[in-house]
Amino acid sequence: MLEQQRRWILYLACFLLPYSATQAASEAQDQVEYREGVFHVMAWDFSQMKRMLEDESRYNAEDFQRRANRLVDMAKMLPEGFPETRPKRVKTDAKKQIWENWDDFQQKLNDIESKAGGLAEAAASGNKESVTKAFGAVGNSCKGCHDKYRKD
Ligand code: ASC
Repeated sequence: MLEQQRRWILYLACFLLPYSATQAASEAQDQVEYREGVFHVMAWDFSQMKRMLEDESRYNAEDFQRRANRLVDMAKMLPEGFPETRPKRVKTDAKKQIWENWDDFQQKLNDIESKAGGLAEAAASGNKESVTKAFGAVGNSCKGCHDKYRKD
């Protein structure tokens, strides 16, 4: 009787363990896709703001402000895209160094949020020179993190 129970448990485990491992991997992959989606929105707004700054005739203060505000919102959404423990078996451009330098990485996430905030404030001030400067600071923040933590 006991022997039979053990056999059942082993039999079930053969199916359930790979199933739960697959579920976990798929949730981890969904999280990667979530953050990539956020990054894509940020890249889109960044490119549209860049066009406006490069060509005066395209500059629209209201549209610029809307995009700068959205950049702040997106930056706030980034931390949720990175689990504290590095998942295995996911397709990602995130380097393992993120998890080896977790505090530094968190600081970089804070930095992009605060630089985006600076851009939104500059946009509200209407001062073109400070907008350009704040925009450059956002770009440097993106780049600083990518150079260190993104596979190219
Ligand atoms: C983008 C994008 C980045 C930044 C960075 C700015 O549009 O995808 O990573 O701008 O290139 O320096």
